[in-house]
Amino acid sequence: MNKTQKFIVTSALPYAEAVPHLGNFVGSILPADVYFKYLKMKGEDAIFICGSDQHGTPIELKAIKAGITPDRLSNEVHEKIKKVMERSGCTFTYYGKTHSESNKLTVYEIFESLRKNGYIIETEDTQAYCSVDDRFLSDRFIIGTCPYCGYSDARGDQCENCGHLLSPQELIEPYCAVCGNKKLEFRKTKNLALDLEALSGEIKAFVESHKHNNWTKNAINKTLSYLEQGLKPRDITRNIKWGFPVPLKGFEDKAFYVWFDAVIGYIGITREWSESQYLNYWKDPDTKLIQFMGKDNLEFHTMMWPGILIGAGREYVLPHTIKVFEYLNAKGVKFSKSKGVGLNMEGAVELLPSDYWRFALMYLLPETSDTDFSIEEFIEIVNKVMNDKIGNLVNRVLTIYGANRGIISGEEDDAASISKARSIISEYIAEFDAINMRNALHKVIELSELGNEVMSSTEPWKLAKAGDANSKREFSKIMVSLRQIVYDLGIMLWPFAPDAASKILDYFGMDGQPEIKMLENVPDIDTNKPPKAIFSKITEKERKNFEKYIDS
Ligand code: B3M
Ligand code: ZN
Repeated sequence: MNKTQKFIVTSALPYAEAVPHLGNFVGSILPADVYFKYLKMKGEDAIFICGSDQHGTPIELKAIKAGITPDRLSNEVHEKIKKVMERSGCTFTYYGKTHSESNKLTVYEIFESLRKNGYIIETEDTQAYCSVDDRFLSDRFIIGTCPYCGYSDARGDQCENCGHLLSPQELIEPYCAVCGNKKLEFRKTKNLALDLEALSGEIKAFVESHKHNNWTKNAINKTLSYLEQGLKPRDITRNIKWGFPVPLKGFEDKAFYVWFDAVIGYIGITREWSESQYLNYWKDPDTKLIQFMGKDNLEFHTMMWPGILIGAGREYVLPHTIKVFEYLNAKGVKFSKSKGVGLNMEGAVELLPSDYWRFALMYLLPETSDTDFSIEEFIEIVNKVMNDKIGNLVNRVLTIYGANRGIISGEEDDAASISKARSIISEYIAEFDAINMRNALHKVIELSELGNEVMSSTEPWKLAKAGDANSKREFSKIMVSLRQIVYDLGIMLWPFAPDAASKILDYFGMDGQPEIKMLENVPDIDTNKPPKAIFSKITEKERKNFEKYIDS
């Protein structure tokens, strides 16, 4: 039987609390989407799965404050995120959510297997309890004064002001964030934990055997150092109401911890997409599961998630590649909603078409260290790289080609520039295959630089005017090469800037998703279509619209 290699590409699931800002977007969804588009261009059997992470204390707290149910709040935010991700050019196979029947079923099946296999143990702890609300309070539901800096709004898990990690018992004059009750009790309570200690040998073996599959260095190093320190059992249930209720006698009043059903959500969301197809992907041992995430999500993906999968023994595939990104920090720009208006993806696509953000953010992709994002740098990338290097080249080639169509004859090209172009293309493919998307983008830029160099060193417009047979032949060769370069740029840009790519490919009579194998055979240019701008510079007027996001 002829079996094709399958791919599941995932991005960390954004919390259904707020629309992702630029840093969240570039930290996992965008690179996952870019890689997925590349796989599709290669003709791979790939699916791209993502969705909204609906559970968790912050969402519950926000809903209580807004006077609505967390279910409603998270569904409303989910719809918003879904819409804005589509506007950002993301083409998920399915964008689902974690609070779904499919996910619940999957969580229960996996939990049951883990329990049968002996990996679920009971733990006992003391936890704050509010008798007014008649509920246990998770650390974030407790507010008080920080013992380190005196900040009066510190939460039970961390002080936002000085950054110190806290435990609720350390807070001075703690009170319930829901009702303000100052008389908190601390009560003993039981929970269920995943016995990561018992699974640690197998988790270690998994990391050792998979880490060379293009994992990022930070993913490998941090995981190995965690493993060296030794893994401990980790609670997977909480004394909370918002979440999937725990289906076990004695624990029915508790819900699963958000991270437990969030990672399982990758499977649950695929199941929500297609009950009949999800196992074809998740249970084919050859499927490559490629997972993208920000660095704060690392330990859940490299240890807890494989621990769940191995412990359950249900033969779901384990992650093949784990790509962990650093942070894109706002420099002189507001990102975060909590401090007033922030530049989230909703605002971004209002300002400029999504291609501009996709390209510039991938240009800045924080692969090996935290990277700054500033408006100045963004404008520089748009104006000097996208517009000047790529857009202008395409425009000039189309214009000169159209004006001198009669002198362009045959397929003879300029061998030297074509061979340079070919090697850039194979480097582009190699970078993408190694999941180095930023390097792949730099190959696109390199190809445009080659085109610009050919243009300025040969000055084809002068050759066209010269009139002698030799010049004409030379002109034709150069234009055939430049036509090839422009066409290749159209294809290679696709994962990064699909709208710009479509505009270019339209001149070659193509629409829809291009394929990698089309890179070689260049169709002719339709010179009846007048050349239009592929990208435009950001004008002073447009720049003004950015001002509300500038940090003052
Ligand atoms: N929602 C954390 C985050 O958005 C979390 C990711 C879940 S991935 C399974 O940073
Ligand atoms: Zn209370």
